[in-house]
Amino acid sequence: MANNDTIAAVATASGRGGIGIIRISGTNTKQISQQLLGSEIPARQACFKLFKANDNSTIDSGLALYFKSPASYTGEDTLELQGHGGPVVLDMLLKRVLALGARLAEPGEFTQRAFLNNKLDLAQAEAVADIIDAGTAAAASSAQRSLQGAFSERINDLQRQLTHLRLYVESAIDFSDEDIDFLAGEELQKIISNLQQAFKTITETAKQGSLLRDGMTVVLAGKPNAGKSSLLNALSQRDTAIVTAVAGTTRDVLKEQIQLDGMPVHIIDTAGLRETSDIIEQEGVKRAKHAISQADQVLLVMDDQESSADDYLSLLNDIPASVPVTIVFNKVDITGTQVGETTSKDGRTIIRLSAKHKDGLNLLTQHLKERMGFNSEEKNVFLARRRHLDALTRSHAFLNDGIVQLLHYQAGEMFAEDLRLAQNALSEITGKMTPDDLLGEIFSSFCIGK
Ligand SMILES: Nc1nc2c(ncn2[C@@H]2O[C@H](COP(=O)(O)OP(=O)(O)OP(=O)(O)O)[C@@H](O)[C@H]2O)c(=O)[nH]1
Ligand SMILES: [Mg+2]
Repeated sequence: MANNDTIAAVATASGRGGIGIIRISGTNTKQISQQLLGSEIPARQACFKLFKANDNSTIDSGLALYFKSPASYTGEDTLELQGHGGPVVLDMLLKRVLALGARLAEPGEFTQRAFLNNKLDLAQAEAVADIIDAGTAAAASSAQRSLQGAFSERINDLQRQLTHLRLYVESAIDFSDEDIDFLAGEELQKIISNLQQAFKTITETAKQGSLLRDGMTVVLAGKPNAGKSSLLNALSQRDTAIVTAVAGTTRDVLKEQIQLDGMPVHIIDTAGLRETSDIIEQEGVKRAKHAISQADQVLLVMDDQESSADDYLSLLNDIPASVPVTIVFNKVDITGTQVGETTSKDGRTIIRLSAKHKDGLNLLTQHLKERMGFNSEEKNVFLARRRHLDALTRSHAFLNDGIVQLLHYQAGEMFAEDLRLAQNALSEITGKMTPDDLLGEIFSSFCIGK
């Protein structure tokens, strides 16, 4: 990608504010700066300046900050103009900058240039967007750790261990008369078991990080009138869903977000599952089934008055086997059953509670936390994305294949090839081997000016 052109954008959020910042990066920056400010300014020193129009009238005044390549965010010459935060004045200033030889930046283009100029790797670049998008304090501080390189360093460490394994095997094959000896040797076993352990811990931490970022989607499903909407309202502590004694009240899919230990949990209320001739309700049931198929976790809500412990079995037909299901018996305030948690014959967790009286809700939230596998004691979580987890999983699978090739078939070449593939998969995380279209997709989800 040719980076000879100069880009500019408003970097502050749109609307009115105390300060509005325009960022400029690229080869024309210095020349734009001279024409706009009337003189050259020193690097890395805030200078109070008038920002001048073509006819020498003043568009705005404020601080100008110049960074000389390569010591800048993008690695190129950059200029920041910190003027007044009004949409009109910023627009006038941006137009002037464009007229002086810049073009409008694409979303994420400043950070993309930083990545292409090796100022940060891809996982760090993604962390920049994740800090901006963070929905919770825990997500923001984990994203900050990723930006500081905590995640990338772990990936690079895995890469080094894989290289070490490859070199060890290659030299052992070269120098050993008895290949089998070294395959059974302690040294090789140790390298492999260290690698397995490293993959395990980094995947666990990345999982925690992706939970912090993306959270978990929990769908409330069950027969009409079981109390799904009441449970949504109780969990979200808001009167979101209409609750009535009429079976078939909810038709739309309703969403609320709550936080458990700083993790986002998306709770989805759905229409009660039943055969119906009402076309609106039919559509509701269709949407409910779709939501169920997309869930990370289903809470199957049953009315404790009319449900025997096995009653839910027929409802399970509407839930894909891959989606974990927890059974919630609601309305124990009516039946007098004890609030509590048990396990069903088929090994599912059963929670008894009263949504209406908010009794037993803590059991449910505790259970959800356990289901997410989130460890709030872990302070070193770095933010990760689903694509990172995918790459880690693929890489680990290649390593395991390679080990089988080596230990069972003594196939050194196949082993080396699998290790190469394992390393390539890891490189997708840090961006050394990431396809261009994926890069485009990642950066286009950034804000303009970042
Ligand atoms: N006593 C008691 N009543 C409850 C409880 N939970 C829900 N109800 C009542 O049960 C009725 C149905 O509750 P909803 O929350 O609308 O049930 P739903 O599963 O969303 O029903 P649909 O939207 O029709 O599928 C309402 O009259 C609620 O007040 C509970 O824990 N105890
Ligand atoms: Mg409802």
